[in-house]
Amino acid sequence: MSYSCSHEVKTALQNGDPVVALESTIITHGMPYPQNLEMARNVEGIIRECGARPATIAVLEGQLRIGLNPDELEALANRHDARKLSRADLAVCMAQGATGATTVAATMIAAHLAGIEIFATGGIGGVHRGAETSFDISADLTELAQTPVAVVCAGAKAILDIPKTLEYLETLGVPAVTYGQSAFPAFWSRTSGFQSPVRIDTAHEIATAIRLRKAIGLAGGHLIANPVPEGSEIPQTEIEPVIRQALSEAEAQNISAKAVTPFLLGRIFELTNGRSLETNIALVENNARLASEIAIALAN
Ligand code: PSU
Ligand code: MN
Repeated sequence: MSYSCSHEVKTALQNGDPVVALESTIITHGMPYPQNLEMARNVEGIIRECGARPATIAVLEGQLRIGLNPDELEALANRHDARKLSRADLAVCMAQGATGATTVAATMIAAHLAGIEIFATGGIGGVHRGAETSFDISADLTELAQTPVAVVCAGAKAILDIPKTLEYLETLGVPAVTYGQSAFPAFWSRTSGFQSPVRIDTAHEIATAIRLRKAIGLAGGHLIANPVPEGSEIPQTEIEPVIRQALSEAEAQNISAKAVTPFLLGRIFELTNGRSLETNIALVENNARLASEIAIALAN
């Protein structure tokens, strides 16, 4: 077998119980230690409390693993040499016996291999500002067009070009569904200033759309944007100047390719004195709750 599931995940999948996949790049490249470990443990706990099973995905010494035990999770959160694995990197990392954390794209691939239909994270990659010259468009978007996994996120980070990201998703035939409101959320902020292409108000209806997409033979998944809880948001007017500063520093330092998103997240954390991280953690936890509800609706 090219991958292995933890006992908890294997049992749940055999019994048809709800399972929620979780990515690991957010742990190794998205947050500093020890908050990354605390977040990873809490999110797994929230999914169990909601009545589903968590499946954190990573490549450990060449093995594609679906569901990590507590020691493995802790070791991964402490590693500074883990690779950031997208679709292009997954098989190479396995061939080289290396350790890597899966992005949204790679987590979708692994979840689908194991038969998991739903996945919770913070934010997805998208079309970067300036993509018309840099061509920087995340492989997360093309993955959503071909792999049947629903990704619950808090919208697209405002470090991206949100209208271009929405246009690109439409071109690819990926439904960008916002849960419970009409405005498309912008990760740290509840609204982006742009309308969501579509709105759904219940987990049940999201599960129905997922089932019907499969039934009519359409490839690809759903993007489910879940606004950050009100008490935890950083309004757009406050975060925008910080984003602009981080972006101009990235440009001045010639940060490119895979390093862009981790650099920006790290600088925004520093520039907000850690407030962006608190928001990030709150929104991931919120997404884990909605993903669990959808997984339960799908299992029924
Ligand atoms: N958003 C976050 N934290 C993260 C990421 C996104 O809030 O750590 C990670 C995800 O793993 C996502 C990846 O798939 O960044 C996108 O990277 P890129 O922009 O290089 O495609
Ligand atoms: Mn990129």
